[in-house]
Amino acid sequence: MAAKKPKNSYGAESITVLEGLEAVRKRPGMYIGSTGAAGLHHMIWEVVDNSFDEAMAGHCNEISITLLPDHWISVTDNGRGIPVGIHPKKKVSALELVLTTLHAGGKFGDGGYKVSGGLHGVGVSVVNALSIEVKAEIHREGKIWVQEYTRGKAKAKVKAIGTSKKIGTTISFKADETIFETTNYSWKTIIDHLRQQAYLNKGVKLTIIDKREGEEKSTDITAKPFPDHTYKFYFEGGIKSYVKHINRNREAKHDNIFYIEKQVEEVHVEIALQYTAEYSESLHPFANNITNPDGGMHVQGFRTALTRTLNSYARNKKILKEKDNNLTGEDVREGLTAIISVKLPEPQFEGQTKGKLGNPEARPAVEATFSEAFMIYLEEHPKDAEGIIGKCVLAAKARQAARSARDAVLRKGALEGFTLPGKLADCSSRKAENSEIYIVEGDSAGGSAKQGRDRKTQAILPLRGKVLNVERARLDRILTNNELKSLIIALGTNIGEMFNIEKLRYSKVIIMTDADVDGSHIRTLLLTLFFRYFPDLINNGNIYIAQPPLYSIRKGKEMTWLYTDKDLAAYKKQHGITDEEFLEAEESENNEEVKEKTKSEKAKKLNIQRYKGLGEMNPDQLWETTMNPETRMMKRVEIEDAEKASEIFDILMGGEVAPRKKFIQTHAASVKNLDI
Ligand code: 0RA
Repeated sequence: MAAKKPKNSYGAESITVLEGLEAVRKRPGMYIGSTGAAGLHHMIWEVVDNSFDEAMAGHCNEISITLLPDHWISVTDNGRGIPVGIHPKKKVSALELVLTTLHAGGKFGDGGYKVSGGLHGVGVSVVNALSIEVKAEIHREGKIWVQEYTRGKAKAKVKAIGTSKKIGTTISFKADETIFETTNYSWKTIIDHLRQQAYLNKGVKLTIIDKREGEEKSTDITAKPFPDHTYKFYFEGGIKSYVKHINRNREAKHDNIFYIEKQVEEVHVEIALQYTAEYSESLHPFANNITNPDGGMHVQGFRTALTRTLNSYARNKKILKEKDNNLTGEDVREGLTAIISVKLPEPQFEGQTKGKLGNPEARPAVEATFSEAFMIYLEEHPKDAEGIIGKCVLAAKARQAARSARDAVLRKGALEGFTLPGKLADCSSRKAENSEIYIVEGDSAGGSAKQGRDRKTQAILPLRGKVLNVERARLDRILTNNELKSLIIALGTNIGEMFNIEKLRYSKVIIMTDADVDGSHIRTLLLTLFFRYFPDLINNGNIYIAQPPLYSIRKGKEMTWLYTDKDLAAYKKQHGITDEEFLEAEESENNEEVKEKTKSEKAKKLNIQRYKGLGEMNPDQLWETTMNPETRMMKRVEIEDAEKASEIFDILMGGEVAPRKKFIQTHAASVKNLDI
């Protein structure tokens, strides 16, 4: 137990310190982003970032993160150890200052700057404030030092509890469950984040160990495939390995991945890239290990240098002739996978979501470093250069050939809904906020939907057959595909550089396909189209998936619709129906030859129908179960993790067959109701 201090033994400064951490507990969201699962995980990132800082300063190469029973997290590094000496001005140990003072983290030490930093770079004191308990254990100067805290306040002074030959820091914490909505950690979230951090901090050995009890673990199904519950990440190649990882399911256009690392005054620049046969670009910018989805100064410098260097090389080598146009920014981006990672003393993140790097010094640092190194790489690796320029020239040619065709379609306004497609049954409302469009598979379901709908607000667009796979086609081919053209005209937004979300004619775009393999294929193709060409509609929450029922059950006069197998199980349980009785009833419905008398009494009263396709429902049923806004269920499509989604689209829709085969083999066991 700590000895109670007299009330006035804290100086004025210390009192504001205490208020500081009180503020963190009062408004945790302001410091940690949220009190939901994301905020909870930020607690880990914040602690781990401190160890990465120590690694970046060159003093640490091993970090381990352990998930312990009872929601404890422990982070250990082999750095110098947080100093435990008494701070001359503040009269408390440096350790206590770091753990209990807001923003104290980078204020002292050897003048090295803090390069990493969590979302808010708030420091470990915030983690302390938001934890019911924290324990710091420091190995330093031959001793083991410990100090414990509760809700951000030290329980006692730091004290030595033994001797040690090692050096390093362990911070263990238990998040305060009165502050966080959940204190359950997701193994997958932790692994995904730390894998990325391991790529961004080359040479650091990361170990992640799951020592939680069975119950906590079992809620986390992604933990199951790893029986030893330990993951190790160590990438000697850093972001070069990252590029290799991203491209593992893609066809590379050259063998050697480009890589450069250079310190330009205060800016540390690291770039890796490789071209693939893809049509889209996969660019991942980071500043101080934080992702910048909206780009910024480093990306601008990179883009300028990339276009200039490739043009200059191609002209020098006479690959581009005098009469040829320069390669455009668009040409050199096609199929590019690149990581740009800068580390700088005071990163400024701009924009509404802080997703953009604002530091002007990052631009020339990246531009100069990259153009020089990339030109040398091209000169020294002529085969790789050939692969890269080949891809860019191909992109340029295809684009030029397509451009006239595309311009004709795009610019003439042919896609802008002056002439709505014939098969669209439009709604009478002209207000997007009241209007929705059902994209329906096949003419027969389309017919039912047209009859069943609310004409005022619901438009129906039937699609015939398979939709073009946009993952393997450029925009010009999309524009010659009649099914997709009809869809784009109906939406009203246009596409590509002419896309305008203001012109969207319906606030809800609802994909309605059968609950079978063909239906899910068509749904995936449509989602690929929206993901690649209309991401704003997904982000804006306009895209939905209709949920038609799987079964109808009539029991006497009572009619029930069941939408999932879970619904069905619940229904059977509630009405005391056995699996045999259910099967019997279902079979007799679908098989004329089963005689009435062979049925059990219970099965006779049950009228069960399994819906395979939308076409099996009459218009009234379709309205009642799937389209009536008062009662229907729909799934809103979200991009939870754009990179993961993009990867799955790559595998399932891209040109490479091997990864698709592997994916299907791996996941086949988890696919239920494979309806062939
Ligand atoms: C400031 C100074 C020194 C080490 C650290 C901070 C430090 C902080 C953390 C946080 C997690 N792990 C850490 N490891 C080290 C060292 C000053 C010196 O020894 O000269």
